[in-house]
Amino acid sequence: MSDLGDQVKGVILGLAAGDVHGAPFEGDFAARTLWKFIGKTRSGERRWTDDTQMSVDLAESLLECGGLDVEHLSQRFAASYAWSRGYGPGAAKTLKALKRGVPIKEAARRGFPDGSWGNGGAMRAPILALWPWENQRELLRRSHESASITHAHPEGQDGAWLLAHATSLALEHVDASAVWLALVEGLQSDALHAQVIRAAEVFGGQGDPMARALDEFGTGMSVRTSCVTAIFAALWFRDRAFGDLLKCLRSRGGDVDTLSAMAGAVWGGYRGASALPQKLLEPIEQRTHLEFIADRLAAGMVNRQSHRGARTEPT
Ligand code: AR6
Ligand code: MG
Repeated sequence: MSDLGDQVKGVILGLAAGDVHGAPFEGDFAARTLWKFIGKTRSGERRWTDDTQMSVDLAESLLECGGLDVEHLSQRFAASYAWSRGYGPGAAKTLKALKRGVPIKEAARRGFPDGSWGNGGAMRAPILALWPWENQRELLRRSHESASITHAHPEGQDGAWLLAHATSLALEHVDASAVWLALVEGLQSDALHAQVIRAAEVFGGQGDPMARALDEFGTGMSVRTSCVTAIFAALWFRDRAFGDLLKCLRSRGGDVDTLSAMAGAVWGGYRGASALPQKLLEPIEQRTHLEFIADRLAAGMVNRQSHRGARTEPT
């Protein structure tokens, strides 16, 4: 398999592995107890949550439509909705409304009139980096559009852009210091802009930068308390073991599955699926289907790469 093919698969399997291995540690005692009962399939595999489900929906919709079709994607999200996947309460209201035929713009404000600033738009956004858009501007636009179905708030959409952007930089093997510089581009929220600038300082700082990042950037359900932490962790553990990344992200509780899914996707983008430990991949629900989707997306990316390469070769 080409390096890029392995990296594309690394994004999808890293995301799913983060999700399924983070889910048992998510939330309060009641949530963790419930997951003990519903967290496995009949054949004993680890069930994924809304993070992977919405990522699969997005990947399949891109492949079926040959790009982003917001209406198609919204119906795909709505059809896949199941309470037992642990969707956020705002997203659940939106998806049920979409299923009843409520128009997207109206449905997106059913949970919160000002739109959701939860991390649900961000958690699926790494998939957008696996599509051969014309340029980064198009990736930015598509990140906002794909998030807007459930996340009408600008911060919900900034979160999607941050994760799509970080994943695309991972595929290019961009160094951490250059990643932080790049990530300030295109953000609408001053608070997130300031967080990214601060993250660059903390990353290069003294003491235990990773622990400081968890303290400063959070482990919660909102974009403001999760996206920068997840990207930080992926960069921090980039040359270390995937299992250590997951251990770190479960150390403080909170939205463990989504933090791990987002960080896992970016880590997988750098290191590729071949660096993911088999024992963490084997128990994932529908793993062969995830690999099938990854192969189809990878074919599109590799194709683009060879076209671009061909264009720049001397004649
Ligand atoms: N006003 C007040 N609270 C808000 C607002 C707002 N405008 N927006 C978000 N919240 P939600 P998600 C808070 O429900 O982003 C799942 O585990 C509010 O407490 O839109 O799709 C996923 O896997 C709300 O319940 O869901 C993710 O990990 C929460 O943020 C996570 O939940 C989440 O927003 C978020 O998923
Ligand atoms: Mg979650």
